[in-house]
Amino acid sequence: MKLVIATANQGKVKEFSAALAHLGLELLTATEVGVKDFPEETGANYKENAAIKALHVAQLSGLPSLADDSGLEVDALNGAPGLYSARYGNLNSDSERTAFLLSNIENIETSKRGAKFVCSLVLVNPDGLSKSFWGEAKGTLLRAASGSDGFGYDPIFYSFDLDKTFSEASKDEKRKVSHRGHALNEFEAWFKTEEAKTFFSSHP
Ligand code: ITT
Repeated sequence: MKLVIATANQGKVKEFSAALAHLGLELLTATEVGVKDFPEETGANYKENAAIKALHVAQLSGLPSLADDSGLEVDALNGAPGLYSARYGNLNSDSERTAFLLSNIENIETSKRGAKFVCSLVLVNPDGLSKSFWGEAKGTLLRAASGSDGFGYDPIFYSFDLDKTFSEASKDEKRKVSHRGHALNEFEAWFKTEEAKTFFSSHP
C-alpha cells in the first residue's frame, strides 16, 4: 500500500517518514510523485488547510495522501501566529520568523510565555474520502534559540514534557511528545482498524 506524504516542508517529511516507517506502507514524497506546487492555504482552520493539501496531492498522484497543517499558538499573542505560522511577518526563513516572534514577546515575563503547538493531520484518498487526526504539545518560549535539531520554531519552544527545547531533543524524543507525534499516534491506532483496511483497499 502506497501513501504520499503531502508536504513541501522537509522537516515534516523527516518526522513523518520516521514515525510511519514501521507500518509496512510504501511511503512516497510529493516530489517523488511529481507534485512540485501546492495550492494556497485558504482554509478557515487547520483541518481545512490540511485537507486542501492532501486532496491536491491525492488527485494529482491517484494515491492516498497525508498532509498536516500545524502552527504555534502563543498565549501572550492571543493564539498568534497560529494558522499563519508559516508566513508570520511575511518572512522567508525559519530563523527570521523565530527572531520576529521573539521580538514581539520580548517584554513578556517568563511566567506568561506559554505556547502550544497544534497539528491537524488529514488523510485523503483520490475519491475524496477523508479521515482526520489531532495533536497538541504545550511548552513555553525561551528568550533565545537553543539547540540545532528540528525546524521552524523548535529552537525556542521549551517542552514541558521533555524539559528541553524541541531543537535540543532527539528526533525520537520529539516524536513521543510533539503535536505531530500525537496526531501520528492517532493515525497509527486508526490504521490498525477494519475501516483503514477498507480505506486503503481500493488502491495498490
Ligand atoms: P506544508 O504546508 O508544505 O506542509 P508548511 O511549513 O507551510 O509546509 P504549515 O502551513 O503547516 O506547513 O505551517 C506550519 C508552520 O508552523 C511551519 O512552517 C513551522 O514554522 C511551524 N511548525 C509546525 N510544526 C512545527 C514543529 O514541529 N516544529 C517547529 N515549528 C513547527
